[in-house]
Amino acid sequence: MTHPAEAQVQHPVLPARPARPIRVYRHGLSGHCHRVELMLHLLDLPYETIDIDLVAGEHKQPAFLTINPFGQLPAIDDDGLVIADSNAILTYLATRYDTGGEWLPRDAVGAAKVQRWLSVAAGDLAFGPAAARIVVLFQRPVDASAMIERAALLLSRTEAHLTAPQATPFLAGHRATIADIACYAYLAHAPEGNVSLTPYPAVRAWLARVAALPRFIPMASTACGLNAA
Ligand SMILES: N[C@@H](CCC(=O)N[C@@H](CS)C(=O)NCC(=O)O)C(=O)O
Repeated sequence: MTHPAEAQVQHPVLPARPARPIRVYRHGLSGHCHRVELMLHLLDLPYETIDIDLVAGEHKQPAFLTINPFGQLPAIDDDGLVIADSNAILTYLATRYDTGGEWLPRDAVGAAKVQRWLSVAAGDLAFGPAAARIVVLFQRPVDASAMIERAALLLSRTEAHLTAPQATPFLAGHRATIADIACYAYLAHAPEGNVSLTPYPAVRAWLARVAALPRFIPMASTACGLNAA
């Protein structure tokens, strides 16, 4: 059966506020989850969180697999409409609730520029700085050097993007978009995975611009990696 929100094109008069708080299945140290909570906060949407214990493997139990068969956080439930995958959720929230199209431009070029960074977030970001941080945070017995190398390459490419002659203050333009929200947490917290941000001043300035957005909320920091005393 089609959920009402899926029929948005036929019914453009859907209210731009959720009928009830959006349920967010999350873990407090997950950057994938943080990007969803950050977006909800930036859009000033009501939400409630349901903590899923990643360490105990709750995300692989039947109860959670009915919510996301991929067994991954985050997922949301918006009045019965369940959506998994952080970038899919960002796209949904921006399309459904940001009727002005500021967070996800509706024009072809603007949308493509955002998608370019959502792909980075699902690729090099996830397998670089995010993966290196997981190794430290959860004390995984694996060699993180390839992840750290990948993170450094991503950071130098992002630095080049932000300092190019046509550079804009945010990743996909002059205003913050879901591209910035998707990339923020794992770059800001890269030091926790032994990835230094010191050589990347433009990246640090961009992180500061994101953190200065009205209604910004941070992800909890840990004293891990380069942050260890
Ligand atoms: N593509 C997914 C990846 C999410 C993801 O990797 N989530 C982690 C928590 S940060 C997870 O659930 N890992 C458990 C697993 O992959 O088995 C998304 O963007 O939501």
